[in-house]
Amino acid sequence: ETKPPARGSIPCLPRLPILGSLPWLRGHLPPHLLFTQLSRRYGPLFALYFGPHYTVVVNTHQHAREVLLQRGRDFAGRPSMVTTNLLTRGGKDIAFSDYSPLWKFHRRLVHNSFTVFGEGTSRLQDIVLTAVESLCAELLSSERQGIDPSSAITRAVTNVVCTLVFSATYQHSDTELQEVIQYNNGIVETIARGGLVDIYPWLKVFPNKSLSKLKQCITVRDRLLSHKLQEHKLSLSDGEPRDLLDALLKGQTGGQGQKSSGSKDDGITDDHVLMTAAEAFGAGVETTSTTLLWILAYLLHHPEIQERVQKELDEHVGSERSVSVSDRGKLPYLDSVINEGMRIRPVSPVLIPHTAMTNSSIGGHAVSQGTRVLVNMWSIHHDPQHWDKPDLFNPERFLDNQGVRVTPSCFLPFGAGPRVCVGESLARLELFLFLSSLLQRMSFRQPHGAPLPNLQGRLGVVLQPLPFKVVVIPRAGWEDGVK
Ligand code: HEM
Ligand code: PLO
Repeated sequence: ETKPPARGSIPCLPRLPILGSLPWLRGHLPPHLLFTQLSRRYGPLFALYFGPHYTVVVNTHQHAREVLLQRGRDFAGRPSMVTTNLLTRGGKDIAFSDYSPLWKFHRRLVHNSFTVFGEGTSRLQDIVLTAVESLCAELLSSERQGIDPSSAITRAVTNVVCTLVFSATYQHSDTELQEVIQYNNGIVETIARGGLVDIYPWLKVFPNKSLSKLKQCITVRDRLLSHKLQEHKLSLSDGEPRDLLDALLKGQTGGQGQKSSGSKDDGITDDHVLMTAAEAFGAGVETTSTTLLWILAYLLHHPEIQERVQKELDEHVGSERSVSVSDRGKLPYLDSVINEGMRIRPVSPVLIPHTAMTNSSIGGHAVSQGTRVLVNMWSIHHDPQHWDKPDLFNPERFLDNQGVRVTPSCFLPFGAGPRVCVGESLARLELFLFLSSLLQRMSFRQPHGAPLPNLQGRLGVVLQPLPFKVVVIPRAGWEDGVK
């Protein structure tokens, strides 16, 4: 099944000692755009040196499928980086931890816990709908003045994750909720992937303002979450787990999670539980709220698409009741709007760096153990060979001519294979319930005289839209905010 290695190696950028290819990467472009540009010159599979690290960049969906799926196990490693090691106590999480038997067990435990609270029960739906309810009320109270929707959306999504992870639901102005949002923003600002400290670990010996801010935010996070963990330990009962923390604590003592004699690892420790909770937070909030904001930004640019979603909602749900998960099958156009949002602006445009755990190959070229691999999902989602007018927001790409859903093979917003996003079904459920409820109850317009949202975005730890304002107009029957 494996092809023999092709003659010649992967085209590589020039490099200098210590700096690697950095002098050839100057300019203002964020990595996903820079790589897309370089792939025109060096071909869709090329290599470069980030400092001392040989890194292969993959720009086509065929190569991405090889790395993520066909040889997914070979490439399921993660590099060790200064900032993410700080964030995760040296890889005691899922996303930034290198591949190991313990990681596999840990990942499965988290995945199962999500399933318990996810698809299987209506609890998750209730949690999301409660948050949606107050988000709608808040947006509708803006009285047709232009508002930046981002903090209201972040608050709502954070509340969902707080309920899911440790059963807390906060009022709008709760200080603990504010604290969570603040430390999270601080981490997002300071951990930007590809930051210099991650290329040259020795830079950390120099005073570094953003590294100390990161440490400070992590301290706040740890204090808050340790407190929740202690509370949960004291009140843990034999019954059904109340939330993710309960499920993890129970998983800790069941099966392989326990210390296994003869192996040097300690199983799922309290540190692992804490890091998992922290990560569910970070991943759950940043990705979902950013995706919602991108979709709103595009809907302001395309009022006709917004109207078509609303027409679909009016026909299949109406205004007499809330939308529920069971309506999803009847709302293919809404689903295609969500997909198109994730295609055109993937929140994680180069995924998380992968590493080769053994000698392997990509496109017939030998790739040796330890090689870093970046999958440029941006260029895959904008490949003109597979997408007609890739820069156009056109949800119909995800529907056939009968209006039935189709999933193009070049669409992988959650990645694939052993490192696929563990939150995918949770994310999809949230995006569906948030967007459908919002558009059922209100319309979004560009404020009079204000510019349309900038669609370029800014790459931090995720690709975010720049701040923009909307005017919220209640739809018939929802003038008072609630039914
Ligand atoms: C990993 C996308 C929501 C938890 C990832 C990856 C992507 C992604 C592209 C990296 C895959 C790779 O490196 O190959 C998204 C998108 C989301 C979303 C587009 C929403 C629109 C969530 C949510 C959670 C979550 C809600 C959890 C609450 C994770 C975790 C990983 C991950 C733990 C690491 C998996 C691993 O390394 O094994 N996600 N995600 N994500 N995501 Fe998500
Ligand atoms: C966001 C800030 C949090 O405080 C910590 C955190 C944890 C998990 C990260 C997330 C941050 C950013 C988005 C990431 C997520 C894991 C998977 C997800 C990188 C840094 C994506 C989209 O790949």
